[in-house]
Amino acid sequence: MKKQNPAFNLSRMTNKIAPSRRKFLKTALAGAGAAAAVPLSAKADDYITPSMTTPGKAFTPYGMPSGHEDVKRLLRPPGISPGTGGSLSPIESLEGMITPSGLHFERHHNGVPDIDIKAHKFLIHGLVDKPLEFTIAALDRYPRISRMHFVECGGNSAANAGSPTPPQVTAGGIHGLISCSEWTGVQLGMLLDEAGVKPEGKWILAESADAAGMSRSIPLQEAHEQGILVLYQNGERLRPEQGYPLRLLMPGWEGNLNVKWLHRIKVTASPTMTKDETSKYTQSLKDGKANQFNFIQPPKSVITRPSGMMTMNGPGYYEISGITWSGHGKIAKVEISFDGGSTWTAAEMPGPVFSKCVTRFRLPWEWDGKAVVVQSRATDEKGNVQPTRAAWKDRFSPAQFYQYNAIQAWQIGADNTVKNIYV
Ligand SMILES: Nc1nc2c(c(=O)[nH]1)N[C@H]1C(S)=C(S)[C@@H](COP(=O)(O)O)O[C@H]1N2
Ligand SMILES: [Mo]
Repeated sequence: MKKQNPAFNLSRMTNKIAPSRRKFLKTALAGAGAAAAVPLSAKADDYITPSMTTPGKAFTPYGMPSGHEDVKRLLRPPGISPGTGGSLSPIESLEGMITPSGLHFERHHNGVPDIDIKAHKFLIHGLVDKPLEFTIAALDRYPRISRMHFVECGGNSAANAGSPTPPQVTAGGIHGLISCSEWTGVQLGMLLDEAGVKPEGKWILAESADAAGMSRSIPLQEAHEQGILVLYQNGERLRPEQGYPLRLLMPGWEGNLNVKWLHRIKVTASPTMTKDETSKYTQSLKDGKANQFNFIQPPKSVITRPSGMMTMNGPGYYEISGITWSGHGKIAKVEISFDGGSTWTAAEMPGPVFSKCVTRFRLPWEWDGKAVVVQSRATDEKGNVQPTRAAWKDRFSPAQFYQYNAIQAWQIGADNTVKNIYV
């Protein structure tokens, strides 16, 4: 038998070239398009930089992004008070599936409260055998679970729903009310069982400790099965903006139901009909009626690279990349169209695909430099498909903007511009 060199085996094992890499090599190396790298312009010794000959900086207690980076949340003008409104995640500048905690979008109805973790109390009461009061220290003694899930505001992408002409802003400016984290906490069902829900208890009311008095009704069964009382975000305590020290997470449900700064859960016989589920977060239909309790965020995808306000680098190889998610479960496929939606090509989803979680998609593409419209369309594991803008608009009153999930189209011009376009 021929002796095999282990190093050779290793390189064989790790050298499986995905279709995207194969296409890149073919395009770039054939010199067909513009390769990203350029040949050495001097001897390797001439590339020695001061950073290679000067000792580096000292340790820091809490790391920050490089000073050469300037990626920030996009702040919207505040509403009726300084803390009313939202800030958007710069999704066009981010990679992978997890949103850095400091760039998680924010949606506050009355600002970020300053809550002392040692003083905070969380109550379970109402139709229960044993009303309970918890400190965070008490909650910390329960078994925990960690899950990766997105949070998306019901008002995300509303700019495309409402504006008669496509707004010319970044992908984050339109769709940045989406973020994805690893959340760690205690299963709500366990605590409801400890309190002992009475047979008449069919709903819960979840209410916050902020000055907005955010409160939402959730059917007991779903709250029991799916609810997580979140204590940690991406490995550290929740950020104040995300509900420190305690938030309710209903994975895949409309952002608004994920009550931050959670103060109490009351078990009720029927929905409480709070302001946030009557005057807001309903869907206005064509006949003047409104659908209430539209809990689950429908499937969506957005190409973030290239996307609105970006400038192309002339013809050649590009990796089309973006994010996709569905409140119904896993994403089954993402397809890309380059011809106004007549034909579609499946994108790759090379990373992990988790349920109710942001998934990254990628597709190698060789741009010929001519004007083209690029669109992405997500399908989830339950068979829900992203609609066209026209199909979505047709279902609702012209005033409706919540849970807008129509296909996003980007117009790439021969002048290298990338613009938002309705097709
Ligand atoms: N207490 C409280 N919880 C809240 C809100 C709020 O204003 N106060 N906003 C809700 C809305 S509308 C959304 S979209 C999400 C936003 O979560 P984030 O700010 O962590 O991104 O929180 C929800 N929970
Ligand atoms: Mo929201």
